[in-house]
Amino acid sequence: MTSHDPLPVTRGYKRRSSGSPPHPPTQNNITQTQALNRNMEKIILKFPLMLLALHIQSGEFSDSPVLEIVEAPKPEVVEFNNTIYGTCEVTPVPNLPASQPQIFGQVLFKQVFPNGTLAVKINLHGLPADDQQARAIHIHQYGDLSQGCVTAGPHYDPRAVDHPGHPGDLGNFVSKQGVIRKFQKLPEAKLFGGQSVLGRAVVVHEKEDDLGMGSDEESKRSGNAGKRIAGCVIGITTPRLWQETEGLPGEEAEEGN
Ligand SMILES: [Cu+2]
Ligand SMILES: [Zn+2]
Repeated sequence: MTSHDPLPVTRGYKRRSSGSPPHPPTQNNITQTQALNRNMEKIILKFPLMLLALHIQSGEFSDSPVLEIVEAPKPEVVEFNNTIYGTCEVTPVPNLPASQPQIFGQVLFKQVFPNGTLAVKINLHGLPADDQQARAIHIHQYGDLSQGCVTAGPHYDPRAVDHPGHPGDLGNFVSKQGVIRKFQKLPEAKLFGGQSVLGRAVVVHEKEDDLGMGSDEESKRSGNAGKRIAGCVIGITTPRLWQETEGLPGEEAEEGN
């Protein structure tokens, strides 16, 4: 023990023994005080666990690794059978070079509150009928398309992990007859809570995502998918668009939400 160390044991002992003549701490006194301190530590350590238990009991528990109070977007969760729907109206970026396709369409989102897996429908057109190019689609951090998709920022990465581990890394898509149609799950992304993708941007790239397998650093950030050629901002909507686009490949896998 150095001269800088406080002596909480002795001080605590003296305070409690006021009124009776002070006497040096005995081994027994010290042990009692230490036990008291240890109990306090236990209570302090348990406090977050008690809060967590309360969350679970009140049905507000999220499967996110970060402890957060997950609130339902209201009134949608009441109006639409505990389900949140999102839509993103894809348009080409301004001043797109003539060599790039003008991609339009929708990316739709559906998630049952609070524990459903986020499902996504991609419906894009405007690609050349004979197009063989695989193109990456990601959710980027900002819903700011004021300067095309450049202002959408990097991939949305709330847990600071490498690409392609970001919640909105949708992967690569090849068109058929100029159309990209796909149903898929995005288990790491959510439409509610502190890590919601609502208000963020979907970006379509000119090239294929290398899925983090490239040799440069950019591979682990963005997948080297090239220019951002089309994009949109995700907003809340009604079930209408989702219901109007039934029957995409793989959509039967939606059961069990
Ligand atoms: Cu991207
Ligand atoms: Zn990514």
